[in-house]
Amino acid sequence: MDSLLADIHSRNDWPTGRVLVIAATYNERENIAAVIEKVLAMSSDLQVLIVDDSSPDGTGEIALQAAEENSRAHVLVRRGRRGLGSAILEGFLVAKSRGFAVAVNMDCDFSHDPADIPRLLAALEPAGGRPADVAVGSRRVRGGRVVGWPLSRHVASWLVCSFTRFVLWVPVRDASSGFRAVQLNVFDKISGPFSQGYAFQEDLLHRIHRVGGRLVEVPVTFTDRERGKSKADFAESIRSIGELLRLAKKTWLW
Ligand SMILES: Nc1nc2c(ncn2[C@@H]2O[C@H](COP(=O)(O)OP(=O)(O)OP(=O)(O)O)[C@@H](O)[C@H]2O)c(=O)[nH]1
Ligand SMILES: [Mg+2]
Repeated sequence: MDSLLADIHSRNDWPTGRVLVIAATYNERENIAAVIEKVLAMSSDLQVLIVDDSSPDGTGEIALQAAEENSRAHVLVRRGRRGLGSAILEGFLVAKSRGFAVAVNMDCDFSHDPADIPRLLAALEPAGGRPADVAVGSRRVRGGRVVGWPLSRHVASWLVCSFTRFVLWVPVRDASSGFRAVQLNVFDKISGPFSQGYAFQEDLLHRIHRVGGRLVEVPVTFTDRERGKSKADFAESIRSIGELLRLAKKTWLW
């Protein structure tokens, strides 16, 4: 029934801008208002788009309220849960269609620090250096780290990142990082269908690398969420493994 209802968009009169920060949300009521506030406080050049999948805890309503109060905050509430990858992709496509040149993707749980956004943006266009298509906020390069994970998360993350690097041949140490800056014109060179869930992160880098896109990593500190619950459950982990195996087949057989 839900899916028959139209998605809800916040106000249509967006200011023009170059960089749109996109955060997908599902049940982030404890974090959403503070994330929007902190991102917008980073720079008056930033705008933010929340892509919520009708969170039962009312995250979407809180975000819509924030959008009423600040013309640089925007919200898309989709009807029914359609997955993290699908939410981020829709955010990128909205950004592109609205004329933004760059999107920054981040989680809405303060694992990613909005204060790192300027360094990600700088890495896309370094003064005197080669421009990049994607700057990945990386926990796996010198200076990057994770705070607060149990050993099991370290092991799972290491396995996924090593698989992506050594089996999928994506030259990035932290391919599952959900904190990136992306040049949106890269979407002129790649097309879907993309993975809908968490494997979207590896899938996107894989596709960009295969069309010759340049990927760089910027060290960040990832802090395990303090509020709200993780949505990366067992079923999603199994689905993601299936998606990574599908990418491996594409890498090696085609
Ligand atoms: N729109 C949308 N957002 C989602 C969905 N699943 C997760 N998210 C959001 O995507 C981001 C990443 O999810 P998390 O639950 O933080 O996953 P994680 O970072 O692997 O897990 P933690 O480290 O425990 O936080 C968060 O902002 C979630 O609210 C979904 O199906 N749809
Ligand atoms: Mg998270």
